[in-house]
Amino acid sequence: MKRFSRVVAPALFALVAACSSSSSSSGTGTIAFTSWGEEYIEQEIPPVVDGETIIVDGWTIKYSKFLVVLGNIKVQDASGAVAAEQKGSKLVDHTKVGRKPLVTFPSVEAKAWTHVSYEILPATATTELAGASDADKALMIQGGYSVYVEATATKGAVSKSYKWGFQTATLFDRCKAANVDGKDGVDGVVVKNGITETVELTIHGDHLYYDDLQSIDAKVRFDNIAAADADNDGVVTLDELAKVKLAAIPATQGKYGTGSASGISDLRAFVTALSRTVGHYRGEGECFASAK
Ligand SMILES: [Ca+2]
Repeated sequence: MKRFSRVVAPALFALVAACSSSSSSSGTGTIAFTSWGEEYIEQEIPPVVDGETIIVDGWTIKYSKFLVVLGNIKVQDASGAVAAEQKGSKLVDHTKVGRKPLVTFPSVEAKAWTHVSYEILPATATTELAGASDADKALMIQGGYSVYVEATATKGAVSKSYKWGFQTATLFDRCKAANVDGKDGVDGVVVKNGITETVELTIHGDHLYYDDLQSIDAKVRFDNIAAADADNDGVVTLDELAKVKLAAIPATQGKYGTGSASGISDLRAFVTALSRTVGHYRGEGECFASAK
């Protein structure tokens, strides 16, 4: 559950079929894009898993809704030739169990397509649904949201709930699978003749609580967010987060470094920036995330 993130969206299908049979002796295959929120979003984020610390200050976080609009998936080769492109988006509720299909591109020339990108973007009237409801879609459109979560965090007898919507539009570009067993991860996707290659755009639910925007040493923590509940009504609003200046958080409670990002001085802006980091690629793989 690393940095960056990426997005997917299904919808209106791919437009560009690969240059098919006449130009290639290597045949064609299919790319099926899916999205999954892993156990962290489907079940909960515990403070410790198998002896490994996940949330450093002992909270447990459970989502009741984790809506993400994924779309505009594009598959290209190194020269920029486009194998497949989705024009549209899909709204996924990642608390619903299982991998959700986003879009499938048939008849893609069998070869290495090294440049895969997608977007997480605000919902529109044409956004399709995957595990999400019409009411969810209405909420997303009304708020202009690309990402929306409802969750409850607990530690001992203390419980904090929150409903946060984010209007960020983010391009996840040049996605690359994670390095495994010392072997470099594959850029994009390799299509093989007659085979359907499934590519999962993985959503990491723990990234909203990182204490640094760019450091690989960022920790997942919740004490500062819980403490932002100024009226102590058990609900942490984005407006309450906006009243917490990062500079006022003691270093022992997290660095809250913003790296090269500018204009981020409070917890609301910080969490909003983190909403751009939920998208990943094929599990732990990453993309270059940038504002659109
Ligand atoms: Ca409150």
